[in-house]
Amino acid sequence: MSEFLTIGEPIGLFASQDADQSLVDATHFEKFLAGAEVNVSVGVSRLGHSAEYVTRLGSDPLGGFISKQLEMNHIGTHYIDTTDEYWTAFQMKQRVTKGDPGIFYYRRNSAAAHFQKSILDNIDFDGIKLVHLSGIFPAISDTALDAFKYLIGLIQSHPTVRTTFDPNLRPQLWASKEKMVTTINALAAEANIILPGVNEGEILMGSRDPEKIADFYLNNGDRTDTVIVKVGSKGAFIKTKDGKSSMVTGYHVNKVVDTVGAGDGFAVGVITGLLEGLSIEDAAKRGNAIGSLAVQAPGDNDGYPTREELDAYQNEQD
Ligand code: KDG
Repeated sequence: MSEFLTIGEPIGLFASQDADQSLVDATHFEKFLAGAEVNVSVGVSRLGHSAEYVTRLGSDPLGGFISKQLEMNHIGTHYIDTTDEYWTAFQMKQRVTKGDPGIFYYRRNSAAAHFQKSILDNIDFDGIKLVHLSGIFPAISDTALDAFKYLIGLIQSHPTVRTTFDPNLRPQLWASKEKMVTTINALAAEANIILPGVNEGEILMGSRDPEKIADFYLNNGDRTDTVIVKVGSKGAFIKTKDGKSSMVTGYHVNKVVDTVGAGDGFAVGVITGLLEGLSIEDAAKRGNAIGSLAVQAPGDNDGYPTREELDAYQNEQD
């Protein structure tokens, strides 16, 4: 029984050692655990909350690596099955000294893309307070999209369970921009708390204005009561169904090492804040803190703090 659950595709990440060298020429790589939703589970668990991660792994060395990483991070694996028919996904990341790193995926037809939804019937919802959903898993295959919708139905039959939804747009995984926009907005309508970024807002509803993005999602579905729009280093804009809005400013970052994983870190802050009964503003503030710690470390989730590290960082910065 866990407080938190998420579903996703975990990825073996090979990050090049020498910054700014092309992936064609790079010869030295470091291996990490990646995948947006697994990143969130790592962060939630690191802050002392019980987390369960749902997926399908290949019976291959990367599947074994991911299983070990989940175990090391104390993440529940009750709803993970393995297959020897398909491989676990991986990606290569080109380290850069400026901007976002280059990413190349090897994930089409992966084990997770062949997820078998019958495993979802085993989920014990007793004790689960929050489920985090992201737009990546439904993008990897029609099978995954179908399973994702099935999971949403199961969640909704347990009305006390809250959901967060991060659009996490990955255009390369979708057949077309139209399909991506329509599907993501339809899925978002099923969630309680939506966490889009301003760039995503522009693609999904045509504006970079945080308030317009928030209004769009508050009117998109009856279930949505809170929208938190990530405005990069400026922080986050929050608007709730009752019309209240606020801006929570971001934290200062000394040196950006790797921007990937910041959005997932933000979700970790919001989710753990809500699990601990913080106000939505304090939860978003924690999200900003974890997002800024994430960009100062090399892997996707290596910068996510323990409780002591988070408290020390927030005390020092506030
Ligand atoms: O949010 C981090 C993710 O981008 C990374 O871990 C890989 O899941 C991944 C994806 O699809 O991009």
